[in-house]
Amino acid sequence: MNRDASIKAFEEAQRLIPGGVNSPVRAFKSVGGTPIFITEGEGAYLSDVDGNRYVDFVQSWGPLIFGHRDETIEKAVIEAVKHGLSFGAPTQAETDLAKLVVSFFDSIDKVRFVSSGTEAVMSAIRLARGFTGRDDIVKFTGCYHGHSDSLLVQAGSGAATFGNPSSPGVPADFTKHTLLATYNDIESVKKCFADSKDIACVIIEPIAGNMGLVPADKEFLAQLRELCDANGSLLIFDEVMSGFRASLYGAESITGVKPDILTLGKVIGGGMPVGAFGARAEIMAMLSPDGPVYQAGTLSGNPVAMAAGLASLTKLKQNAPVMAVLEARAKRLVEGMREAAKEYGIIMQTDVRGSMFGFFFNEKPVKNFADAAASDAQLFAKFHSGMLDEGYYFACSLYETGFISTAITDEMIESTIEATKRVFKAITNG
Ligand code: KE4
Repeated sequence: MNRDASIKAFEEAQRLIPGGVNSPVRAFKSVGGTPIFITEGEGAYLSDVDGNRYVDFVQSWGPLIFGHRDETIEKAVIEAVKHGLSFGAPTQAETDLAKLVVSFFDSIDKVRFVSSGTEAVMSAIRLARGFTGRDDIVKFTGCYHGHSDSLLVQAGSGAATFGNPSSPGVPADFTKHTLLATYNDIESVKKCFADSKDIACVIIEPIAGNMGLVPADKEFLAQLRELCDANGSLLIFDEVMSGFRASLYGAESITGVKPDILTLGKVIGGGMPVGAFGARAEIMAMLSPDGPVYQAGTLSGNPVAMAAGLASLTKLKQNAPVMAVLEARAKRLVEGMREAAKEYGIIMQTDVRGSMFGFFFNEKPVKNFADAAASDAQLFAKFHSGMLDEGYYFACSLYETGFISTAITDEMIESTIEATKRVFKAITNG
């Protein structure tokens, strides 16, 4: 497949933008090769500057559940643009989207919109600290919650639960209140509560999508809920990625465990920059201007973004059964991939939650980040590159999740499976 124009575009971009990209994962560092420069998306497809076309299983990392250029969303955005781009003043569209978002979740009474998932989580953490009057937070190795300082934390030395900065530029003081636990391991959380009597919140991706797709065990979430209640700490579900992707009604509807604060993003913006955090009224009452916890944003609740989100979520609400169709397609895809791999002696672990699918080249089930990190990264890179050459755009990291959009048909799923057979054959010289 010819990639000359992408190579040229990437060379120029690297002279002006760090790594040539505006978000690191896009640089293809973990899979090698040149990132594809996109000219447009249409339905299930992405087209690149060399005129190649790909079935898109990334969908901008989750937002585009209806595929590219969904006509309902596009019409709503064009209509909104005709009335102005931004006002920095309240609009009915914000109230309408807030009403719609709240209607999907038993756990929240109110919601505040921001412009990214990072902002939503950063604000949710501050809200939890303000509400409880405590400073410490617990997060899980392998969960990603955006790039705010106190969440860029890696495991400390030995059995220490307090983490260290995972990035230069984050002072150790900024992470000394962040404790790290192991996903699906309640004993590691109990140790955090033993090490700190000042825990404001535990934050988790209840359906983790940033170590690959690794859903939390229901029992583990229930025990997490009990621990938070017993210690007066808040439980934050970060569903920026899994929200409206794993289920229309949140992880709470799948697991029966309700969070105190919920963060959302991606799908709720329909492809435009929207993040959100919500909670029951007594918690949200702490937020400025009602309460003392400050949080703000010039483009928060931007009317064009609200129009895209409203169109996206309204369409989902009106077509709720589509989630089952997406899940069936995701299951068929990973089942077909697993069978294709097996023909060439390759063992895959796979999982699906709604329209989210994940796979690991790993002989053992993946329950946490250490398991995920033991997967065959080289094989993943070869698979990614082979599928790209076949015209299928998979996430460019084994620590990401794949998505099915309504634009991806059963026929496309079958052709993808056929392509994986050719790729596994080539990789193994089968
Ligand atoms: P953003 O700031 O990227 O909108 O959201 C941060 C975030 C928060 N919480 C969860 C669970 C998330 O998955 C994310 C962002 N997801 C990544 C994909 N792994 C965005 C892609 C990127 O970083 O470019």
